[in-house]
Amino acid sequence: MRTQLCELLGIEYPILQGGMAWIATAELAAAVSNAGGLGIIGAGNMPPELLAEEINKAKAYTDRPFGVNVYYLSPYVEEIIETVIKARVPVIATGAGNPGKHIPRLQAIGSKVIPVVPSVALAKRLTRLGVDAVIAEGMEAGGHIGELTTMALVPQIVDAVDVPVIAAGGIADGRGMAAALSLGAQGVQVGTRFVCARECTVHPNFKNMILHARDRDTVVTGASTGHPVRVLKNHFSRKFKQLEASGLPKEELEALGIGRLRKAAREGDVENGSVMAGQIAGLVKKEMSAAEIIKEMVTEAQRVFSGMKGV
Ligand code: TUI
Repeated sequence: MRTQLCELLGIEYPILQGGMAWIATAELAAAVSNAGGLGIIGAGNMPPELLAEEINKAKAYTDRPFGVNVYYLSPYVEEIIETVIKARVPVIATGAGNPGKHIPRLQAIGSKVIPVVPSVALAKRLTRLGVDAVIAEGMEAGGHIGELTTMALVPQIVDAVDVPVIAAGGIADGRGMAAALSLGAQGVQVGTRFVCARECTVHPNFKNMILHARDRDTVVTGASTGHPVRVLKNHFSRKFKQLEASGLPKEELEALGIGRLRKAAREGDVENGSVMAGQIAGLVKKEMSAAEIIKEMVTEAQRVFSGMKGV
């Protein structure tokens, strides 16, 4: 299962854990890195001092490479960049924006920069600026999403750029991993399944909602605000969709969304909060350790490929 991406990042298996805001803390990231994948702390809207603490914890829990996901809609993005540079975080993944202006300083201290790109155009632009790899994330993913599906996006980005491509969105087992590698990806990023990892410190109500979800239980809210977000259906998503359909102004809708992910992920209010999860939630049936998830995915992907030899 080793690919060039493993050499680039210094990891054993080409599996990255999504850097999910309020969910992917140092505990989860370190467990994934210790199991041979790449654990990623989600900075989200976190103040920089809090992120510095998480990074210190991750360094205490693992000697292996790990990453931080920088959320470009955060009001603290500049301070977050200063924080990850000061801490010399080995891998910086980015989401919800263009990290172009920060690439030279991050790479100067040896960090690998891996942006999420929802389109071929952005993948090409950032590759010209020297990013080390790109994450092609389809709209099956949970949270803030683009427009294209993983199946359509990954091979088009693979053909357009000359850096390793990591597939994300809709991948939670070895079959999905084998499919992504078949499309030309050199690795996968997995979010929803790692939310249900034993080491994930998210509120148990959030985990349980994913563990009981079925195939059609997610919905995309906020398309009219320009920031579409995939969540599990609940009281809040229904209310939000109604207000969106009634034409409530963009600013009011956005104000309504503030603090909702934290409410669900940390306080466990899964009816009035945003339970961000991908379409693959219906496949995630039990809590397992990060090491068990990685081992099962790799074994299953290997089985898919050995079965294919006879085709
Ligand atoms: O970032 C994500 N997913 C996220 S971030 C998040 S935190 C949040 N909290 C409260 C409300 C909403 C979100 C939850 N989920 N995925 C990566 C991703 N990046 N998806 C799409 C993009 C993206 C979109 C546009 C990346 C770049 C981009 O470029 C725009 C530009 O500036 O060119």
